[in-house]
Amino acid sequence: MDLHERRNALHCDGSGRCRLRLGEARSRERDLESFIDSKIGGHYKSRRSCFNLNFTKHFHDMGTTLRVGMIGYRFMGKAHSNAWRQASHFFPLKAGIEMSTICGRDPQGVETAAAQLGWKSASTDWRKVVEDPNIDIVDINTPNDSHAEIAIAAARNGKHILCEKPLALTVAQCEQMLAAAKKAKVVHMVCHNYRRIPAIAHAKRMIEEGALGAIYHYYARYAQDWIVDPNFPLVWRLQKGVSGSGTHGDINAHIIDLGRYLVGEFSEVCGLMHTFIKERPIEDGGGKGDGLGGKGGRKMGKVTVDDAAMFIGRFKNGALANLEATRFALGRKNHITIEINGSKGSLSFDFEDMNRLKFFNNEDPGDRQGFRDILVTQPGGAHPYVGAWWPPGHILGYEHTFVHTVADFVNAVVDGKPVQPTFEDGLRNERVLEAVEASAKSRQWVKV
Ligand code: SOE
Repeated sequence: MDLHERRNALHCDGSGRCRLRLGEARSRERDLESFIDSKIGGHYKSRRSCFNLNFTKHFHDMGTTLRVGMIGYRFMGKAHSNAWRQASHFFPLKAGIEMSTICGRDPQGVETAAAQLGWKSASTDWRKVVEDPNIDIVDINTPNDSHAEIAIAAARNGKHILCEKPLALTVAQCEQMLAAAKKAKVVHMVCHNYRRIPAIAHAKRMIEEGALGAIYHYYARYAQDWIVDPNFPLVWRLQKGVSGSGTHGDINAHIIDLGRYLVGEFSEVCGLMHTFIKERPIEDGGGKGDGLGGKGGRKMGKVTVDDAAMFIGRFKNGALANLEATRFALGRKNHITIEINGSKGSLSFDFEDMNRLKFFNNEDPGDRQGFRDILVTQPGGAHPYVGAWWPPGHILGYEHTFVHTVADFVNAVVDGKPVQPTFEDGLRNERVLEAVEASAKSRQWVKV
């Protein structure tokens, strides 16, 4: 065992943060155990289980370890790191995961992130990461303007790619990314994590089984309030050149994705986009952090994206769509509400109560009809994903959606099979986004 691994062993805090390299670990397990026994006092000995040695042994027997390089380390970087750390501890993955390299521009920031989030090494050069022959998977969590360049380079280097949403700034970029990934025959996935909320995945199952009959309506609202203050600075998420669009690509993209997942493909849209605050203080220090906060200076700059984006539309299967995304709904922090109405019943979902799905079944006897409340925590395959976690009623949260995403992605990489949502989905999503923009601009209906 080298010094690095010993340091990681000592840094293991019981939260799965230990960074033992799985591919080498099998032959070193005994070394590691005796190292821990000899070097660490009684208190820590009792925590030796945090190494989860038996669990990792399963992967070693499978013989595969996938080494991950992650670009970007702020909000999504943190959420994805947690997922990479946890996935193998809860799901029977077909390969081990090594959190190899985390990458970001600020040397100090990325070193701190590596230590805090559990990465083996830190880098400030994403090109080195995507070219590193030891890396199998590139996970992209950077601001939107760099997704395409990084993903295309990663594909050319034969890396499997997980990329944050929106996939890119434009349809053209998405097409290039998809083409590069297809050409390289790598597994590609865009991180629309809300698909893997157990209640949403269960809704999908119910719809496929025909519980709602023919779908008439898809209504979705994604509401936040973090930029209502006119003094909130001009962060990168409010600059078209970096983010592509505002509320639209950031959160409308999520409910568009859920519409495509649950109901089908959009055929035409009619949109309305609006910017309430046209100028904002330019950020002190010009920051490009998570784009969710910062300090404004005295100089003002133009907001070049939408604050709210709404549209109605039609799906190819005849269902009607009604979507609204806003960052101007005071009191709404990360509020996603969905209702789907069909010929046999309806489903209703509220992210703030994300372990529940409400189902109205029109076939219930008339005297006891009403929305029933399904607590989506039943194990044994009854409800998706939850069996890997806790006993019934022990509820899940936001971070679990990323763990599910990573778990499915890793297994797809091992199987060499596509995993939804792919870059193709990212591209189709972008087509809807652009159609809504074109419609808002022209004040006309636009075909997708
Ligand atoms: C900010 O609006 C944000 O972090 C989005 O970028 C995420 O995709 C969303 O899930 C939560 O809000």
